[in-house]
Amino acid sequence: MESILTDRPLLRQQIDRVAEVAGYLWQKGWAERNGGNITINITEFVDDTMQALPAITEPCPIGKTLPHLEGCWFYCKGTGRRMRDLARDPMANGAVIRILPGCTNYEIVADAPIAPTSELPSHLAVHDYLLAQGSPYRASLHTHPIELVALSHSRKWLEKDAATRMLWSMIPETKAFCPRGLGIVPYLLPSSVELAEATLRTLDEDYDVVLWEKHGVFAVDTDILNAFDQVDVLNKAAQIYLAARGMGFEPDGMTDAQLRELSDAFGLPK
Ligand code: 2HA
Ligand code: ZN
Repeated sequence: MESILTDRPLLRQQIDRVAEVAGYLWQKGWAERNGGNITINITEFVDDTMQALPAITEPCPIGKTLPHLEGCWFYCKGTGRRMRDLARDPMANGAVIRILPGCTNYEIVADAPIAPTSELPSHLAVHDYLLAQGSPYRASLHTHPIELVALSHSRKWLEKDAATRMLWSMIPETKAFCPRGLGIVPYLLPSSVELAEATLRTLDEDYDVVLWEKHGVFAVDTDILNAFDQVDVLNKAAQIYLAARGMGFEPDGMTDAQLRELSDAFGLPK
């Protein structure tokens, strides 16, 4: 079958990055069954011939009106699809969609009529928010990183910025590469409007990564590799904490003075 990626190397590169990340999610054990979602805003890679392509489905309701998505295009993981399958064949396990004028409906354009992720309304609401803010972020990722989810089972780590401070103090890279820390969203039903709204509110407190209690994380960044890297760095810090606990002691963590020194050296927010 002809693919929309044929002769569109820049678009293909974006989709290849999604496939690369999907493979990492599976290898890390963060993507059991159909766990997790990825959407990326590909509008800047859409050329005139692509604009002219007919849809392969009827218009489908997004479930809300998202005014900043006028004219936008996305690649979305398919609902019920596995990350490990997407890693091998992204266009057989996800689809390219276009937002229709009015911003309440979308249609699938390519390659196959694969319905987007069940979390589409929340992913698109996040993209709408990012565009409204003038943000350069074009990727959103939801996944189930084991150690971060384990931490979220304790009240102690659900206090605002308690997990952030502990994770930053485990290894200097964490604050350097995840300088906004980890926002917290208390448990809410998966795929619910309430979860989408709480995620947006928490991102708006200036986090790039938020932890959904007893479920997973939601991360945004310029592209999907950077979104993955932020989650990977945070989860690595959680693994170090848990490794120390497994050896029978509470890790000391870097001191406040060491963290301040790091922030000065890397020009990070305090
Ligand atoms: O799409 O992880 O939370 C599968 C999920 C939903
Ligand atoms: Zn999930």
